[in-house]
Amino acid sequence: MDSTDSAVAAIRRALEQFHTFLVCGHEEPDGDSIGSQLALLHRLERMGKKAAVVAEGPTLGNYRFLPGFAKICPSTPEGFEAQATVCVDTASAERLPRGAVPQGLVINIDHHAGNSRFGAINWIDPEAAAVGEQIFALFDNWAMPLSPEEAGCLYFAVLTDTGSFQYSKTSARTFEIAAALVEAGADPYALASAYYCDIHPDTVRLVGEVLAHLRFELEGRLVWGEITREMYERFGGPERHPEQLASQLRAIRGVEVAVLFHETGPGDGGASLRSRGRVDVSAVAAELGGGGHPSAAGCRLRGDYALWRERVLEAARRHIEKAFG
Ligand SMILES: [Mn+2]
Repeated sequence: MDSTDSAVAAIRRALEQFHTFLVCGHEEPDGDSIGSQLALLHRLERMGKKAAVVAEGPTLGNYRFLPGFAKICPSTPEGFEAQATVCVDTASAERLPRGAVPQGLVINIDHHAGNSRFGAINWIDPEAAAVGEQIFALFDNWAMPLSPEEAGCLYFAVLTDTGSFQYSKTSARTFEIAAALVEAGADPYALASAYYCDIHPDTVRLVGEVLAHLRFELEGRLVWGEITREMYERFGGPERHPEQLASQLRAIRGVEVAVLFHETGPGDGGASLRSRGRVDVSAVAAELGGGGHPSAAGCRLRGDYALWRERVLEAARRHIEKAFG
């Protein structure tokens, strides 16, 4: 048995043994985090267990079509006592939402290479394109066949975390898993349409403003844009945040690193960093207290927005200049 087999066996034992579970992902969750959490919710409920799913963030409503979404709580429900907490897609305990304090046995399932291994059981697989792939492996050949709801949530996790099967971690295994999920009832067209083809008109207008003021530096290798508080106010608030935009900026010809800043309140906001691969943006984000993957990372705003933005840009420029000499 390799370490993956023993971690999967230990996690299956814990899911069978305990009765009440807290299921957490990272703050401002993405599709991998929410999809993996909801797949776990469906499985635990089918096993007759009680589970509370905690997730919070301004763009959470973008995931409202996923089965089980209505059961998501912004923080641990009053009086809920969990014997175990399952954390997915969360590189460190600091990345958990403020309202999700782990209880009982902490199970940490993640694919970020820099995961701090904060759980009692840690299953970290940096080769997985999405935590959704890991949850698929956890459920595969175990107790009961995949339900259509589980399959849909896991397909969505894989779809979004691979950038629609474009990113470098997309493997033959990814497609095998996607095929098995479609066989089990996931609907690729419905899921992709509900997420990618339902953009609020104000989000499109906000993107227009960002694009009109993009800055290019270092011979076009660095591009950055920003959404200030004033811009959010004009276009309907932080729930209009364009989740795809940072990745789209990376697609500009010649760009190696793209940074999208956003300021949601005084001293509140963050930066999304994307790289084509030659610059490790998780190292850039780590300098500012954040983290992520080498090609997609982020960090939170700390202190004064303009000063912090300059610190992020200074780190990004330094890493680009190091990579390109
Ligand atoms: Mn992920």
